Amino acid sequence: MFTKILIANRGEIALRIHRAAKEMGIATVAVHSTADATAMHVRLADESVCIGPPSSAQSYLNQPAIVTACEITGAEAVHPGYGFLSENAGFARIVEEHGLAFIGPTSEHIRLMGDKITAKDTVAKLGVPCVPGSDGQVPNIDEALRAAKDIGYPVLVKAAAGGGGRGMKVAETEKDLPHAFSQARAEAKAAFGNDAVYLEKYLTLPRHIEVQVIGDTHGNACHLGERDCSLQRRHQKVFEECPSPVIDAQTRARIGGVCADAIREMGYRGVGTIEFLYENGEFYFIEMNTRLQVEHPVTETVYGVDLVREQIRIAAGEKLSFRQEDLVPRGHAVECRINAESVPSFVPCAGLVNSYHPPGGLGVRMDSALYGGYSVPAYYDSLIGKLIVSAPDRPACLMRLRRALGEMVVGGIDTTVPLFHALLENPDIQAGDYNIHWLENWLARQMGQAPKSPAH
Ligand code: MV4
Repeated sequence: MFTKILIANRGEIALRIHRAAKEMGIATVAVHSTADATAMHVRLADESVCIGPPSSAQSYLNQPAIVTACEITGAEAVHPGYGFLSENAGFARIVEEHGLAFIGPTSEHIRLMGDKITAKDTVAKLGVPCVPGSDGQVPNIDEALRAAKDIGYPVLVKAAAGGGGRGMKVAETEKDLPHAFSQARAEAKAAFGNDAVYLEKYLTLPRHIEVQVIGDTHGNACHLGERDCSLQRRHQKVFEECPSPVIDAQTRARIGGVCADAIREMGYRGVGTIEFLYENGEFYFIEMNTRLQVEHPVTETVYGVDLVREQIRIAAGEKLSFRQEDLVPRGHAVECRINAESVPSFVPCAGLVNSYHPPGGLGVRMDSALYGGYSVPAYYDSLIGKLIVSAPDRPACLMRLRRALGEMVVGGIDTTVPLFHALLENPDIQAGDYNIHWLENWLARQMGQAPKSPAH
Protein backbone atom coordinates (compact mmCIF):
# COMPACT_ATOMS: atom_id res chain seq x y z
CA MET A 1 0.00 0.00 0.00
CA PHE A 2 1.05 3.61 -0.57
CA THR A 3 2.47 5.64 2.31
CA LYS A 4 1.73 9.05 0.74
CA ILE A 5 -0.63 10.22 -2.01
CA LEU A 6 -1.14 13.56 -3.74
CA ILE A 7 -4.65 14.95 -4.17
CA ALA A 8 -4.83 16.85 -7.48
CA ASN A 9 -8.07 18.68 -6.72
CA ARG A 10 -9.74 21.20 -4.39
CA GLY A 11 -12.96 21.73 -2.45
CA GLU A 12 -15.17 19.02 -1.03
CA ILE A 13 -13.73 16.21 -3.18
CA ALA A 14 -10.18 16.95 -1.98
CA LEU A 15 -11.47 16.52 1.61
CA ARG A 16 -13.33 13.37 0.65
CA ILE A 17 -10.12 11.82 -0.72
CA HIS A 18 -8.06 13.04 2.26
CA ARG A 19 -10.51 11.36 4.67
CA ALA A 20 -10.30 7.99 2.91
CA ALA A 21 -6.49 8.18 2.82
CA LYS A 22 -6.14 9.03 6.52
CA GLU A 23 -8.40 6.12 7.46
CA MET A 24 -5.98 3.86 5.56
CA GLY A 25 -2.94 5.28 7.36
CA ILE A 26 -1.81 7.12 4.21
CA ALA A 27 -0.29 10.62 4.38
CA THR A 28 -1.73 13.27 2.06
CA VAL A 29 -0.30 16.07 -0.05
CA ALA A 30 -2.59 18.91 -1.10
CA VAL A 31 -1.87 21.07 -4.12
CA HIS A 32 -3.42 24.50 -4.40
CA SER A 33 -3.54 27.73 -6.33
CA THR A 34 -2.63 31.04 -4.72
CA ALA A 35 -6.39 31.73 -4.41
CA ASP A 36 -6.76 28.56 -2.29
CA ALA A 37 -3.93 29.11 0.20
CA THR A 38 -6.43 29.21 3.10
CA ALA A 39 -8.73 26.49 1.76
CA MET A 40 -9.76 23.61 4.02
CA HIS A 41 -8.13 20.96 1.82
CA VAL A 42 -4.78 22.71 2.37
CA ARG A 43 -5.38 23.00 6.12
CA LEU A 44 -6.24 19.31 6.58
CA ALA A 45 -3.58 17.73 4.37
CA ASP A 46 -0.30 16.61 5.94
CA GLU A 47 1.65 18.73 3.43
CA SER A 48 0.78 21.20 0.70
CA VAL A 49 2.39 22.63 -2.41
CA CYS A 50 1.35 25.81 -4.20
CA ILE A 51 1.21 25.00 -7.90
CA GLY A 52 0.26 28.27 -9.54
CA PRO A 53 -1.92 31.36 -9.83
CA PRO A 54 -5.73 31.29 -9.44
CA SER A 55 -6.75 30.27 -12.96
CA SER A 56 -7.31 26.50 -13.22
CA ALA A 57 -5.29 26.35 -16.44
CA GLN A 58 -2.20 27.49 -14.52
CA SER A 59 -2.81 25.52 -11.31
CA TYR A 60 -5.16 22.52 -11.04
CA LEU A 61 -4.60 21.73 -14.74
CA ASN A 62 -0.85 22.37 -14.60
CA GLN A 63 0.47 18.86 -15.24
CA PRO A 64 4.23 19.54 -14.86
CA ALA A 65 3.63 21.37 -11.57
CA ILE A 66 1.59 18.46 -10.19
CA VAL A 67 4.15 15.83 -11.19
CA THR A 68 6.89 18.03 -9.70
CA ALA A 69 4.89 18.30 -6.45
CA CYS A 70 4.92 14.48 -6.27
CA GLU A 71 8.68 14.42 -6.75
CA ILE A 72 9.30 17.12 -4.12
CA THR A 73 7.09 15.44 -1.50
CA GLY A 74 7.70 11.79 -2.32
CA ALA A 75 4.03 11.07 -3.02
CA GLU A 76 3.69 7.69 -4.76
CA ALA A 77 0.24 8.11 -6.29
CA VAL A 78 -2.09 10.83 -7.60
CA HIS A 79 -5.85 10.96 -7.01
CA PRO A 80 -7.39 13.34 -9.58
CA GLY A 81 -10.90 13.58 -8.03
CA TYR A 82 -13.52 14.67 -10.59
CA GLY A 83 -13.26 17.42 -13.22
CA PHE A 84 -9.81 18.96 -13.84
CA LEU A 85 -7.39 16.17 -14.92
CA SER A 86 -9.58 13.23 -13.91
CA GLU A 87 -10.41 12.12 -17.48
CA ASN A 88 -7.25 13.35 -19.16
CA ALA A 89 -5.63 10.26 -20.72
CA GLY A 90 -2.38 12.13 -21.39
CA PHE A 91 -2.06 13.09 -17.72
CA ALA A 92 -2.73 9.51 -16.56
CA ARG A 93 0.02 8.33 -18.91
CA ILE A 94 2.52 10.96 -17.78
CA VAL A 95 1.87 10.12 -14.11
CA GLU A 96 2.61 6.44 -14.78
CA GLU A 97 5.67 7.27 -16.93
CA HIS A 98 7.08 9.03 -13.86
CA GLY A 99 6.80 5.82 -11.86
CA LEU A 100 3.75 7.08 -9.97
CA ALA A 101 0.35 5.40 -9.70
CA PHE A 102 -2.69 7.12 -11.22
CA ILE A 103 -5.66 6.39 -8.92
CA GLY A 104 -8.04 5.67 -11.76
CA PRO A 105 -8.25 3.57 -14.92
CA THR A 106 -5.43 3.09 -17.46
CA SER A 107 -4.87 5.96 -19.89
CA GLU A 108 -6.02 3.58 -22.68
CA HIS A 109 -9.43 3.06 -21.02
CA ILE A 110 -9.79 6.80 -20.41
CA ARG A 111 -9.02 7.50 -24.08
CA LEU A 112 -11.33 4.74 -25.34
CA MET A 113 -14.30 6.08 -23.35
CA GLY A 114 -13.46 9.74 -24.05
CA ASP A 115 -14.39 9.24 -27.68
CA LYS A 116 -18.15 8.58 -27.62
CA ILE A 117 -18.05 6.64 -30.90
CA THR A 118 -15.34 4.18 -29.78
CA ALA A 119 -17.00 3.95 -26.35
CA LYS A 120 -20.35 3.00 -27.86
CA ASP A 121 -18.80 0.56 -30.31
CA THR A 122 -16.81 -1.10 -27.49
CA VAL A 123 -19.71 -1.56 -25.06
CA ALA A 124 -22.18 -2.56 -27.81
CA LYS A 125 -19.89 -5.48 -28.73
CA LEU A 126 -19.94 -6.50 -25.05
CA GLY A 127 -23.74 -6.73 -24.94
CA VAL A 128 -24.60 -3.32 -23.45
CA PRO A 129 -27.87 -1.99 -24.96
CA CYS A 130 -27.29 1.22 -26.97
CA VAL A 131 -29.43 3.91 -28.61
CA PRO A 132 -30.16 2.92 -32.24
CA GLY A 133 -27.98 5.08 -34.48
CA SER A 134 -25.41 5.38 -37.24
CA ASP A 135 -22.66 2.80 -37.57
CA GLY A 136 -19.94 5.03 -36.17
CA GLN A 137 -18.88 8.42 -37.54
CA VAL A 138 -20.99 10.08 -40.25
CA PRO A 139 -18.58 11.89 -42.61
CA ASN A 140 -21.01 13.96 -44.72
CA ILE A 141 -24.63 15.08 -45.09
CA ASP A 142 -25.46 12.46 -47.73
CA GLU A 143 -24.45 9.67 -45.36
CA ALA A 144 -26.32 11.46 -42.56
CA LEU A 145 -29.54 11.57 -44.61
CA ARG A 146 -29.18 7.87 -45.43
CA ALA A 147 -28.49 6.89 -41.79
CA ALA A 148 -31.37 9.04 -40.49
CA LYS A 149 -33.82 7.36 -42.88
CA ASP A 150 -32.92 3.98 -41.33
CA ILE A 151 -32.98 5.30 -37.74
CA GLY A 152 -36.25 7.21 -38.15
CA TYR A 153 -36.87 10.84 -37.09
CA PRO A 154 -36.37 12.62 -34.78
CA VAL A 155 -32.60 12.09 -34.79
CA LEU A 156 -29.85 13.63 -32.70
CA VAL A 157 -26.48 14.65 -34.17
CA LYS A 158 -23.80 14.17 -31.49
CA ALA A 159 -20.10 15.05 -31.27
CA ALA A 160 -17.67 12.12 -30.87
CA ALA A 161 -15.65 14.27 -28.47
CA GLY A 162 -18.87 15.51 -26.83
CA GLY A 163 -19.90 16.04 -23.26
CA GLY A 164 -22.03 18.53 -21.42
CA GLY A 165 -24.44 18.64 -24.35
CA ARG A 166 -22.10 20.66 -26.57
CA GLY A 167 -22.09 19.78 -30.25
CA MET A 168 -25.53 18.14 -29.96
CA LYS A 169 -28.40 19.08 -32.33
CA VAL A 170 -31.87 17.59 -32.85
CA ALA A 171 -33.38 17.15 -36.32
CA GLU A 172 -37.15 16.65 -36.05
CA THR A 173 -37.53 15.91 -39.78
CA GLU A 174 -35.40 15.35 -42.86
CA LYS A 175 -35.53 19.02 -43.78
CA ASP A 176 -33.91 19.96 -40.41
CA LEU A 177 -30.97 17.58 -40.84
CA PRO A 178 -28.59 19.60 -43.08
CA HIS A 179 -28.69 22.54 -40.64
CA ALA A 180 -28.46 20.34 -37.50
CA PHE A 181 -25.58 18.39 -39.05
CA SER A 182 -23.47 21.42 -39.99
CA GLN A 183 -24.28 23.19 -36.67
CA ALA A 184 -23.25 20.16 -34.62
CA ARG A 185 -20.01 19.82 -36.59
CA ALA A 186 -19.14 23.50 -36.24
CA GLU A 187 -19.89 23.49 -32.51
CA ALA A 188 -17.86 20.31 -32.00
CA LYS A 189 -14.91 21.77 -33.95
CA ALA A 190 -15.00 24.97 -31.88
CA ALA A 191 -15.45 23.26 -28.51
CA PHE A 192 -13.22 20.19 -28.88
CA GLY A 193 -11.10 20.76 -32.00
CA ASN A 194 -12.69 17.60 -33.44
CA ASP A 195 -15.69 17.75 -35.79
CA ALA A 196 -16.42 14.00 -35.87
CA VAL A 197 -20.15 13.42 -35.33
CA TYR A 198 -22.55 10.46 -35.22
CA LEU A 199 -26.32 10.04 -35.29
CA GLU A 200 -28.76 8.56 -32.80
CA LYS A 201 -32.50 8.17 -32.49
CA TYR A 202 -33.63 11.12 -30.35
CA LEU A 203 -35.34 9.87 -27.19
CA THR A 204 -37.92 12.48 -26.21
CA LEU A 205 -38.78 11.85 -22.52
CA PRO A 206 -36.13 9.61 -20.96
CA ARG A 207 -34.72 9.47 -17.46
CA HIS A 208 -30.94 9.62 -16.87
CA ILE A 209 -30.00 6.47 -14.99
CA GLU A 210 -26.36 5.51 -14.44
CA VAL A 211 -24.84 2.27 -13.17
CA GLN A 212 -21.85 2.35 -10.79
CA VAL A 213 -19.21 -0.24 -11.65
CA ILE A 214 -15.84 -1.18 -10.16
CA GLY A 215 -13.06 -3.50 -11.29
CA ASP A 216 -9.67 -4.57 -9.94
CA THR A 217 -6.48 -5.76 -11.63
CA HIS A 218 -7.23 -9.42 -10.73
CA GLY A 219 -10.18 -9.90 -13.09
CA ASN A 220 -12.91 -9.04 -10.56
CA ALA A 221 -15.74 -6.66 -11.46
CA CYS A 222 -18.96 -5.70 -9.66
CA HIS A 223 -21.84 -3.27 -10.00
CA LEU A 224 -23.29 -1.13 -7.21
CA GLY A 225 -26.73 -0.53 -8.66
CA GLU A 226 -27.91 2.69 -10.24
CA ARG A 227 -28.39 6.36 -9.52
CA ASP A 228 -31.20 8.44 -10.98
CA CYS A 229 -29.74 11.78 -12.07
CA SER A 230 -32.61 13.02 -14.23
CA LEU A 231 -32.94 16.34 -12.39
CA GLN A 232 -30.48 18.51 -14.29
CA ARG A 233 -30.23 22.11 -15.39
CA ARG A 234 -28.09 22.99 -18.41
CA HIS A 235 -26.46 19.53 -18.23
CA GLN A 236 -25.53 20.09 -14.59
CA LYS A 237 -26.97 17.59 -12.12
CA VAL A 238 -28.87 19.18 -9.26
CA PHE A 239 -30.40 16.29 -7.28
CA GLU A 240 -29.56 12.59 -7.44
CA GLU A 241 -30.96 9.49 -5.80
CA CYS A 242 -30.07 5.85 -5.17
CA PRO A 243 -31.90 3.66 -5.99
CA SER A 244 -33.89 5.09 -8.90
CA PRO A 245 -37.60 5.36 -7.98
CA VAL A 246 -38.46 3.40 -11.17
CA ILE A 247 -36.02 0.44 -11.10
CA ASP A 248 -36.93 -2.82 -9.33
CA ALA A 249 -34.48 -5.37 -7.90
CA GLN A 250 -34.76 -7.73 -10.88
CA THR A 251 -34.11 -4.96 -13.44
CA ARG A 252 -31.18 -3.68 -11.33
CA ALA A 253 -29.60 -7.14 -11.22
CA ARG A 254 -30.03 -7.53 -14.98
CA ILE A 255 -28.59 -4.19 -16.17
CA GLY A 256 -26.00 -4.19 -13.37
CA GLY A 257 -24.87 -7.68 -14.40
CA VAL A 258 -24.55 -6.60 -18.04
CA CYS A 259 -22.38 -3.62 -16.97
CA ALA A 260 -20.17 -5.62 -14.59
CA ASP A 261 -19.63 -8.31 -17.25
CA ALA A 262 -18.72 -5.63 -19.81
CA ILE A 263 -16.03 -3.99 -17.65
CA ARG A 264 -14.64 -7.38 -16.60
CA GLU A 265 -14.31 -8.29 -20.27
CA MET A 266 -12.56 -4.96 -20.99
CA GLY A 267 -10.12 -5.52 -18.12
CA TYR A 268 -11.27 -2.20 -16.67
CA ARG A 269 -9.52 -1.03 -13.50
CA GLY A 270 -11.05 1.36 -10.94
CA VAL A 271 -14.49 2.90 -10.55
CA GLY A 272 -16.63 3.83 -13.53
CA THR A 273 -20.13 4.98 -14.36
CA ILE A 274 -22.10 3.64 -17.30
CA GLU A 275 -24.72 6.23 -18.25
CA PHE A 276 -28.05 5.29 -19.77
CA LEU A 277 -31.18 6.96 -20.96
CA TYR A 278 -34.17 4.96 -19.70
CA GLU A 279 -37.47 5.19 -21.57
CA ASN A 280 -40.48 2.84 -21.75
CA GLY A 281 -38.74 0.23 -19.63
CA GLU A 282 -35.60 0.05 -21.80
CA PHE A 283 -32.00 1.11 -21.14
CA TYR A 284 -29.95 2.85 -23.85
CA PHE A 285 -26.21 3.44 -23.25
CA ILE A 286 -25.05 7.02 -23.90
CA GLU A 287 -21.57 7.26 -22.41
CA MET A 288 -19.16 5.94 -19.80
CA ASN A 289 -17.39 8.13 -17.24
CA THR A 290 -14.01 6.85 -16.11
CA ARG A 291 -13.82 8.94 -12.92
CA LEU A 292 -15.25 9.09 -9.41
CA GLN A 293 -18.47 11.08 -9.79
CA VAL A 294 -19.75 13.98 -7.71
CA GLU A 295 -22.82 11.93 -6.72
CA HIS A 296 -20.89 8.81 -5.58
CA PRO A 297 -21.96 9.26 -1.92
CA VAL A 298 -25.58 8.16 -2.54
CA THR A 299 -24.22 4.81 -3.79
CA GLU A 300 -21.77 4.58 -0.86
CA THR A 301 -24.59 5.19 1.58
CA VAL A 302 -26.99 2.60 0.16
CA TYR A 303 -24.31 -0.07 -0.46
CA GLY A 304 -22.17 0.59 2.64
CA VAL A 305 -18.97 0.85 0.57
CA ASP A 306 -16.21 3.49 0.69
CA LEU A 307 -15.59 3.96 -3.04
CA VAL A 308 -12.50 6.15 -2.57
CA ARG A 309 -10.91 3.54 -0.29
CA GLU A 310 -11.60 0.93 -2.97
CA GLN A 311 -10.05 3.19 -5.64
CA ILE A 312 -6.84 3.53 -3.62
CA ARG A 313 -6.71 -0.23 -2.91
CA ILE A 314 -7.21 -1.05 -6.60
CA ALA A 315 -4.45 1.40 -7.67
CA ALA A 316 -2.12 -0.30 -5.17
CA GLY A 317 -2.84 -3.66 -6.83
CA GLU A 318 -5.16 -5.06 -4.16
CA LYS A 319 -8.33 -7.03 -4.79
CA LEU A 320 -11.85 -5.66 -4.39
CA SER A 321 -12.84 -6.00 -0.73
CA PHE A 322 -16.24 -7.53 -1.68
CA ARG A 323 -17.93 -9.85 -4.15
CA GLN A 324 -21.16 -9.13 -6.01
CA GLU A 325 -23.26 -11.17 -3.56
CA ASP A 326 -21.98 -9.02 -0.65
CA LEU A 327 -23.42 -5.88 -2.26
CA VAL A 328 -26.96 -5.57 -0.92
CA PRO A 329 -28.66 -2.17 -1.22
CA ARG A 330 -30.24 -0.88 1.98
CA GLY A 331 -32.77 1.96 2.14
CA HIS A 332 -32.70 5.13 0.08
CA ALA A 333 -30.28 8.06 -0.30
CA VAL A 334 -30.53 11.42 -2.02
CA GLU A 335 -28.01 14.18 -2.69
CA CYS A 336 -28.60 17.92 -3.04
CA ARG A 337 -25.83 19.87 -4.75
CA ILE A 338 -25.45 23.08 -2.78
CA ASN A 339 -24.06 25.77 -5.08
CA ALA A 340 -22.97 29.30 -4.27
CA GLU A 341 -25.61 30.76 -6.61
CA SER A 342 -28.65 32.99 -6.33
CA VAL A 343 -32.03 31.37 -7.01
CA PRO A 344 -33.78 31.42 -9.46
CA SER A 345 -31.19 33.22 -11.65
CA PHE A 346 -28.40 30.69 -10.87
CA VAL A 347 -25.90 33.54 -11.02
CA PRO A 348 -22.73 32.52 -9.11
CA CYS A 349 -22.32 34.25 -5.76
CA ALA A 350 -18.74 34.20 -4.44
CA GLY A 351 -17.63 35.91 -1.24
CA LEU A 352 -17.28 35.65 2.54
CA VAL A 353 -19.12 32.90 4.39
CA ASN A 354 -19.57 34.62 7.74
CA SER A 355 -21.32 31.68 9.41
CA TYR A 356 -21.53 27.99 8.63
CA HIS A 357 -23.56 25.31 10.36
CA PRO A 358 -23.84 21.96 8.58
CA PRO A 359 -26.86 19.79 9.38
CA GLY A 360 -26.33 16.53 11.26
CA GLY A 361 -28.08 13.65 12.93
CA LEU A 362 -28.91 10.12 11.83
CA GLY A 363 -28.67 9.57 8.06
CA VAL A 364 -27.21 13.01 7.33
CA ARG A 365 -23.83 13.54 5.64
CA MET A 366 -22.55 16.95 4.55
CA ASP A 367 -19.54 16.82 2.24
CA SER A 368 -18.16 20.34 2.11
CA ALA A 369 -14.90 22.25 2.45
CA LEU A 370 -16.64 25.33 3.91
CA TYR A 371 -15.87 26.90 7.27
CA GLY A 372 -17.02 30.10 8.97
CA GLY A 373 -14.77 32.93 7.76
CA TYR A 374 -13.94 31.20 4.45
CA SER A 375 -14.26 33.26 1.31
CA VAL A 376 -15.61 31.37 -1.75
CA PRO A 377 -13.31 32.31 -4.65
CA ALA A 378 -14.89 33.32 -7.98
CA TYR A 379 -12.41 31.32 -10.07
CA TYR A 380 -13.86 27.83 -9.76
CA ASP A 381 -17.03 25.75 -9.94
CA SER A 382 -19.79 27.04 -7.65
CA LEU A 383 -20.36 23.71 -5.86
CA ILE A 384 -19.75 24.39 -2.15
CA GLY A 385 -21.25 21.31 -0.60
CA LYS A 386 -23.29 18.17 -1.04
CA LEU A 387 -26.00 17.22 1.40
CA ILE A 388 -26.52 13.45 1.37
CA VAL A 389 -29.49 12.14 3.33
CA SER A 390 -30.56 8.53 3.80
CA ALA A 391 -33.41 6.64 5.46
CA PRO A 392 -35.01 3.18 5.27
CA ASP A 393 -37.35 4.26 2.46
CA ARG A 394 -37.81 7.14 0.00
CA PRO A 395 -40.67 8.97 1.81
CA ALA A 396 -38.72 8.93 5.09
CA CYS A 397 -35.63 10.10 3.21
CA LEU A 398 -37.47 13.14 1.80
CA MET A 399 -38.86 13.99 5.27
CA ARG A 400 -35.35 13.79 6.70
CA LEU A 401 -34.00 15.91 3.83
CA ARG A 402 -36.55 18.64 4.63
CA ARG A 403 -35.44 18.55 8.27
CA ALA A 404 -31.72 18.65 7.36
CA LEU A 405 -32.10 21.52 4.86
CA GLY A 406 -33.88 23.48 7.60
CA GLU A 407 -30.86 23.15 9.90
CA MET A 408 -28.28 24.31 7.37
CA VAL A 409 -26.77 27.77 7.79
CA VAL A 410 -24.50 29.24 5.11
CA GLY A 411 -24.40 32.94 6.02
CA GLY A 412 -23.18 35.78 3.84
CA ILE A 413 -23.65 34.27 0.39
CA ASP A 414 -26.63 33.03 -1.64
CA THR A 415 -26.99 29.28 -2.10
CA THR A 416 -29.30 26.88 -3.93
CA VAL A 417 -30.82 25.63 -0.63
CA PRO A 418 -34.18 27.40 -1.31
CA LEU A 419 -34.51 25.48 -4.60
CA PHE A 420 -34.53 22.18 -2.69
CA HIS A 421 -37.14 23.38 -0.20
CA ALA A 422 -39.38 24.24 -3.17
CA LEU A 423 -38.71 20.96 -5.00
CA LEU A 424 -39.60 18.92 -1.90
CA GLU A 425 -43.11 20.43 -1.91
CA ASN A 426 -43.74 19.29 -5.49
CA PRO A 427 -46.04 16.25 -6.00
CA ASP A 428 -44.03 14.97 -9.03
CA ILE A 429 -40.83 15.00 -6.98
CA GLN A 430 -42.59 13.33 -4.06
CA ALA A 431 -43.87 10.64 -6.46
CA GLY A 432 -40.50 10.23 -8.23
CA ASP A 433 -42.32 11.11 -11.46
CA TYR A 434 -39.79 13.13 -13.46
CA ASN A 435 -37.51 12.91 -16.52
CA ILE A 436 -34.48 14.80 -17.93
CA HIS A 437 -36.65 17.77 -19.00
CA TRP A 438 -38.69 18.08 -15.80
CA LEU A 439 -36.45 20.51 -13.90
CA GLU A 440 -35.96 23.02 -16.72
CA ASN A 441 -39.69 22.97 -17.49
CA TRP A 442 -40.55 23.47 -13.81
CA LEU A 443 -38.04 26.35 -13.51
CA ALA A 444 -39.52 27.98 -16.63
CA ARG A 445 -43.03 27.71 -15.14
CA GLN A 446 -41.79 29.14 -11.82
CA MET A 447 -40.52 32.13 -13.78
CA GLY A 448 -43.88 32.49 -15.54
CA GLN A 449 -42.49 31.28 -18.89
CA ALA A 450 -43.63 28.58 -21.27
CA PRO A 451 -41.84 25.25 -20.94
CA LYS A 452 -38.99 24.94 -23.49
CA SER A 453 -39.06 21.14 -23.87
CA PRO A 454 -42.00 18.75 -24.32
CA ALA A 455 -44.03 18.55 -21.11
CA HIS A 456 -42.98 15.51 -19.11
C1 MV4 B 1 -29.54 12.03 -25.78
C2 MV4 B 1 -30.82 12.56 -25.53
C3 MV4 B 1 -31.88 12.03 -26.24
N1 MV4 B 1 -31.66 11.06 -27.16
N2 MV4 B 1 -29.37 11.06 -26.69
C4 MV4 B 1 -27.14 15.20 -23.13
C5 MV4 B 1 -25.69 15.26 -22.80
C6 MV4 B 1 -25.12 13.95 -23.18
N3 MV4 B 1 -24.43 13.40 -22.07
C7 MV4 B 1 -26.25 13.09 -23.63
N4 MV4 B 1 -27.42 13.92 -23.65
C8 MV4 B 1 -28.56 13.49 -24.22
N5 MV4 B 1 -28.46 12.49 -25.13
C9 MV4 B 1 -30.42 10.59 -27.37
N6 MV4 B 1 -30.24 9.63 -28.28
C10 MV4 B 1 -30.96 13.57 -24.57
C11 MV4 B 1 -29.83 14.04 -23.91
C12 MV4 B 1 -30.09 15.07 -22.92
C13 MV4 B 1 -29.88 14.81 -21.56
C14 MV4 B 1 -29.38 13.59 -21.09
C15 MV4 B 1 -29.19 13.35 -19.77
C16 MV4 B 1 -29.54 14.32 -18.84
C17 MV4 B 1 -30.02 15.54 -19.24
C18 MV4 B 1 -30.21 15.80 -20.60
C19 MV4 B 1 -30.73 17.02 -21.01
C20 MV4 B 1 -30.90 17.26 -22.34
C21 MV4 B 1 -30.58 16.29 -23.29
